[in-house]
Amino acid sequence: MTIKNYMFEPADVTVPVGTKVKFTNEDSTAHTATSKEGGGFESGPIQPGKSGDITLEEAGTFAYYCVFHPFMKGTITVK
Ligand SMILES: [Cu+2]
Repeated sequence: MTIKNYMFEPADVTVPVGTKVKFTNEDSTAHTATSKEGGGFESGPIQPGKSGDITLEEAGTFAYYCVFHPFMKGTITVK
């Protein structure tokens, strides 16, 4: 998945349990992909031009956002 122009692309995805998702930051500022609810995930800061991985081990629907820019939002559904 890509982070560009302060948006997650695609913002909403559905993946199987156990999937590793890579976020590639194409912006010139750091971002995160953070979901703290229901056993969610945390990418940590992803610097410009770098990637961050999360592994989705639990089924569920996880809303996520960027801690630096909370208006950046998406949802990952894990089945
Ligand atoms: Cu951000």
